[in-house]
Amino acid sequence: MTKTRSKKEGLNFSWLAALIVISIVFYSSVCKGDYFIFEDNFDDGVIAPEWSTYYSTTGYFAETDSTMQITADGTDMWSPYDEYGAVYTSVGGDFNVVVKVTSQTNTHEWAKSGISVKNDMTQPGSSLGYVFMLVTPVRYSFQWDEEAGSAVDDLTNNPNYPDYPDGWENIESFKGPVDWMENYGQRISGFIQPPTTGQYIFWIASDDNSELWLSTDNDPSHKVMIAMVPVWTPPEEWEWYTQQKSAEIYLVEGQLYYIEALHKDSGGGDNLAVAWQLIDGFNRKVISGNFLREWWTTGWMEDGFLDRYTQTDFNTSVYPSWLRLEKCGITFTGYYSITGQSGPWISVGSATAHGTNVVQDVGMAVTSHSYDVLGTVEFDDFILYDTISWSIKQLADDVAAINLHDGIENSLDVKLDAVSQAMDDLNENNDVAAVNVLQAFINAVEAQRGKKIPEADADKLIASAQAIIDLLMAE
Ligand SMILES: [Ca+2]
Ligand SMILES: [Ca+2]
Ligand SMILES: [Ca+2]
Ligand SMILES: [Ca+2]
Repeated sequence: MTKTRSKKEGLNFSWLAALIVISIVFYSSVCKGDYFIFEDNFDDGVIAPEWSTYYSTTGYFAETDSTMQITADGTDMWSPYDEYGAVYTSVGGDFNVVVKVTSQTNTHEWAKSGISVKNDMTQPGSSLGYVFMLVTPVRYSFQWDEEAGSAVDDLTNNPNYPDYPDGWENIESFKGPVDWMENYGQRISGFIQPPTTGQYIFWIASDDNSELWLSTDNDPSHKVMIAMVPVWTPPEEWEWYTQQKSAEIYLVEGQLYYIEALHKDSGGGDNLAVAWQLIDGFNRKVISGNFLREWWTTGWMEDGFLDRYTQTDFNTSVYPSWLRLEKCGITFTGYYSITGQSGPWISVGSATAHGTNVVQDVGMAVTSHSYDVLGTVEFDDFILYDTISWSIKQLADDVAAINLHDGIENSLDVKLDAVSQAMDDLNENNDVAAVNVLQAFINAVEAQRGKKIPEADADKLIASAQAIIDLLMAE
C-alpha cells in the first residue's frame, strides 16, 4: 500500500518547492525542507508509480509476499565497479529514509543491500553525490564516493583545469617525475619540430591513465588523440597496451606541431613519458626539447565510484535489520537498527559528498558481489521523511519511550497527529495551525512537568517541540 502525503499533493510539488530554497538547503547547517512523507509497505502486489527501476547488470524486481524483492548480480558497488539493481524515487532537499531489509541471499560476505543515493541512479560509475548505507551477510557498512580516480576525465573535469594549475615548470624532455605524489593530474605541452620529413610513430607510457594529443599544425585547437594508456604502465614501458602506440604520422621538416599529454594518477606509483621514432630515421626515444609541465593536486571532484567506507565488526548483521540514511545539505549519515523503525539507531558513518545535487535519486539497491551470480533481497516498509516529518516522528517516538499514564500519552499523541494533519493540508496557512497545536503540546507537557511527566523528560519533549516550531517558522 502506498501512502503519499505532502503539503502540496504529492512529492513532485515538494521537489519544486525544495528547488526554490536551493541556497538555503546548501548553505544552512540546519537540515530542512518542505513537508512530505512517502511510505510504501509493498503489500498490494503492484509496484507503485512513484518508483522507477534500473539495473546496470542483470536484475529483476517484484512486489511479492508483502515485500519488494530485488534480484541482481553485479561484481560490486565499489571502484572500479558499479553494478546494481535498484528501485528508487527522486527527492529534493534534505531527508531521512528508513527501510527494513527482511532477507538477503548470501552470495558473498560483501553482497550488499541497502539505501543508495546518487544524483542519477541510471548513470552507474559516473554519478556524483553517491553514498550507500548497507547490510551484508556479516556487517553493516556506510560507503561513499570521496576521491577522484585514475581517469584523464578526472583531470579535465577539475574546476581548476586548465587555467589554475597548482604548479608548473619548464622541462627539457617529454617526461614527468616518477613516484612523485598521490592523486594528481598533469599536462605536458609544447611544440615539436621534426628534424626530417617522414613517417613518425609516437608512444606514451604512464601510471595511471593518460592521453597523447598531436595537432596537424601549430594550432592547439587542431589536436587529435593519437595514443593513450587505458590503465597504467611502469616508467617508459611502451608495449603494455596496443593503444600506447600511434599510427604512422607524416610530419614535415622544420614545421611546428603542437603536442600535449594529459595524465591522471590516483595513488600508488606514478609516471609519464612520451617517445617517438622516425621510420628509417631514428629508433624510439623519449622526445627532447622544451616543454611546459603543469600539475593539479587540489580541487578534485568525486568520480561517481564508491571508494571509502566505515563498517561494524564482523558477524554483527542480522535479518531483519532496519537501515536509515539522513541527508542534510551535502552531508550524509548512515544508521542501522535491529529493533525497528523507531530505533535505537546506531551510527555507522558520516561523509560529505561534493557534487551532490539538490534533487537526487534515492532507493533500495542490491549487488551480489559475484559476477553472473544472482542474489535476492527482500525489502519492506520504506519511508521517506523530510526534516519536519522526521522530527514529528522522533517526537512521537520520544513520547512513546517515556512510561506515561495512558490518558496523557493519548492526549499528546492526538496533538502530534493533528500537527501531521495540519501539515498534510493543501492550505499553506496550516503551518500556523501546526505551530498552534505544537504550542498546545508544549503547554500540556508543561502542565504535567514534575507531576506525571518527569522533569528531564518534559524538558526534552518541550525542546523537541520547540525545534519543530522553529523549523516551521523558518519555512
Ligand atoms: Ca504496491
Ligand atoms: Ca509489507
Ligand atoms: Ca598510480
Ligand atoms: Ca570515487
